[in-house]
Amino acid sequence: MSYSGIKEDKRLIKAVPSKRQLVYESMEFFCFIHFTVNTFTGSEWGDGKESESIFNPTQLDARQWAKTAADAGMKGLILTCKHHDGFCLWPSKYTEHSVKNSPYKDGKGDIVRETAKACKEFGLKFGVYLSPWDRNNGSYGKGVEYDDYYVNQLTELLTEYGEIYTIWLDGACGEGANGKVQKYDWKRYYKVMRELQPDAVISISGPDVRWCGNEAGEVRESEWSVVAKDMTDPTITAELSQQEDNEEFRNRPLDETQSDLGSRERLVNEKELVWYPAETDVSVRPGWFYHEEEDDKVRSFENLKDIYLKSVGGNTTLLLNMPPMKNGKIHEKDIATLKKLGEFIRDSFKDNLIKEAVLTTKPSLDCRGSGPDVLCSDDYETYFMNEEGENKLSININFRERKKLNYLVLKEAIPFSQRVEKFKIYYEENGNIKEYCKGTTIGYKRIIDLKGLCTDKLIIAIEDSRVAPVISFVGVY
Ligand code: FUL
Repeated sequence: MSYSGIKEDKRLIKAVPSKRQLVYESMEFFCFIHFTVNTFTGSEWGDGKESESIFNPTQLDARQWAKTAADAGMKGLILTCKHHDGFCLWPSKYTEHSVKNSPYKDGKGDIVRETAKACKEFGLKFGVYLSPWDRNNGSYGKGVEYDDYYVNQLTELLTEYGEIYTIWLDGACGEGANGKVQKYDWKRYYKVMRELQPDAVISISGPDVRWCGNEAGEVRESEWSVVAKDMTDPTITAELSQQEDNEEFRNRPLDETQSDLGSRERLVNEKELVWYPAETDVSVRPGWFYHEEEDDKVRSFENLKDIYLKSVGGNTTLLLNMPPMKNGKIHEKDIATLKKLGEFIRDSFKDNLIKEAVLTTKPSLDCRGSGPDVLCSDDYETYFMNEEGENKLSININFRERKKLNYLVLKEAIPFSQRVEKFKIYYEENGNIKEYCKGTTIGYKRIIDLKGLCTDKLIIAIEDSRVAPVISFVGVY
């Protein structure tokens, strides 16, 4: 029996990540760039009637975007190649509503190409956002005619700009120019994506990465990557998404009915389960697009640090938006706060103190490799795995002297699915063992803020798991 009262259920660990999901999750932190005609009209949702002539970023510098992202510790960048207004940042052959009819570089510019190139230079992977909802194109709402248009645009993006690591499909969906709503042929779109970029994950209104359910940077206390297969249905994402352009929505916390997607109780009657890890998407500013009047509302480093620790350290990827200004550059305030975040990430998780510690486990494990080495190597080749049926595990970390500790990082070997349901952290003080905190899920990664705790001993006590836990990495910093 488990603490939840529902018996061990092996079915729950049958869902495991695909190779493309594993790669994506291990990248952890990404940049979102929202840029379109909205930047020039001061809006968040364009209506598709904007003239191409307003789009004129005279100092656009994709290298500055990529450098800012890389300095912030991000590993990939996703560009809104087309937002709901239908304006294309590349000279698509299939519409006149694009950069080719704008003053930008006298109609000769291609912002998708410039961004893909800059990403390569700064070691980032490049991803595309192509809004299914298109308020400009006349075919929207007309069934196959629009599907053809969408697939043609997808094909341009997925064949002409090198390797694409994600295709981000927004859940927002409404009426087009003719007052009709399109019923998307998702199956057809996914097929084209898999054919043209088989390694790319299809996110949000797609089967590989799940939207976290809010835009305020909130993360569930217990985030499960194994959920009911129904969750991958894009209509669910559409219902939860923004229904109108609404600032309040962007600050709205997670809906209470959405707080448990994966506990044993929640999944007990679900027939089909899938690996569908969550992504936290949030903007460094109140809006997704740049608005000058929000220059004094850029998120502080402290706030971003908190979001980072909770999201990347709470079993989700983090997609942080930094919107360029009208001139095409990122504002220096945004750059400053993102730079600090990058420094924090690089400095905080540098030297793993576990290398100098003596490790013991209970039960004692016959593990691959030996001692701390197994847990220090951040890969899935080595791990601590319990005997079948043994769902508790305690890892004792004994330092040779008292240390001041900032963070504890725990990772499960997710190729074996997500197993841990309940853990406690203990430390030693004056010869006594005291509880520091307790938690539930670990999954890909859990970061625990130790807030400068001084001790010479830490104990990670896994108190319950779906089946025998498999721990791949422990970091103490
Ligand atoms: C939402 C959109 O409506 C917003 O404009 C933004 O693109 C955000 C990331 O997703 O659904």
